[in-house]
Amino acid sequence: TQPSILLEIDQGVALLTLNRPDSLNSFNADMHAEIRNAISQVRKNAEVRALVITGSGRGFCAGQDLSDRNVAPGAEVPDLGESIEKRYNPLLRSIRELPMPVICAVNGVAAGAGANIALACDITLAAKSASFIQAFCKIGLIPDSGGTWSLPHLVGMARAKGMALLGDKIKAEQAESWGLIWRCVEDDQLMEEAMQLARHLATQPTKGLALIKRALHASTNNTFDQQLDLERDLQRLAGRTEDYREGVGAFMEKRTPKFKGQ
Ligand code: T3D
Repeated sequence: TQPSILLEIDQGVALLTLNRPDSLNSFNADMHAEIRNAISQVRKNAEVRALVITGSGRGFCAGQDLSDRNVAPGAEVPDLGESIEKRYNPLLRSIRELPMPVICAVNGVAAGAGANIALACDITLAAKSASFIQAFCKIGLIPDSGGTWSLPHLVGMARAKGMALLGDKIKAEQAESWGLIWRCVEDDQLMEEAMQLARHLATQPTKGLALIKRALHASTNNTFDQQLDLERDLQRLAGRTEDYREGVGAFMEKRTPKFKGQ
């Protein structure tokens, strides 16, 4: 059988491809186990300094594989809370906490948890023909995988409510103009742009970039004053990295810095 997740590592960049194209890369238990393993490999591999996530075939990810849910009358109701606790939440946390930039290349429709995984990445690019659907409301569920947090933060409450309560398809260009994603690009440019961005980021001060992620994530719970304190603490750590020395040294010597991610 085909693996549900493909992982390739080259030039400091890990490319993770969701690989169940016949069901638009929807998640079953095997795919959850494989993605967990892939992200843990990425995290442990000191060579890897950027991660790209994309989907194979015409879709990015249609969320939970609904054929895995027995909802026949009389069947025992699956405990969705357990599925979220054991599978989706750890996945979302592992993406957010990865100490390197995570780029999502949304190659086609991103629905349900698939949409919210894309929105939890650090830089989300989408092909012009891609779209985002908060499909949950159409089957009686609520947006999970961080959706109820990401949507209002990214696009404001009015648009978050519209998306979550109506489940309309938001095309990539609209998503870019709303600030839901970083950029919408031509279909045939998507992977090239995503990989170029990742290869660039993989040459940058990885520890510094990881601290930037931490600071921005923390900002949503902090007051301005608390955030100033956090910036002090994280800048202290950034200032102790080899890459900070290299960055300042290269600037003063008017040469291109050679960052090691250390
Ligand atoms: O259960 C828990 O653990 C709780 C957690 C939940 C997290 C969630 O993600 S809940 C939300 C689940 N996802 C959805 O409700 C989306 C369902 N899919 C769709 O609405 C549509 O497929 C799309 C809008 C995404 C795309 O539409 P379209 O017309 O481009 O494609 P299609 O024909 O509907 O789908 C193509 C095939 O993929 C089709 O199979 P077939 O007929 O060719 O054999 C379709 O059944 C299959 N597919 C698409 N999405 C899913 C799926 N199969 C299983 N599960 C899916 N989610």
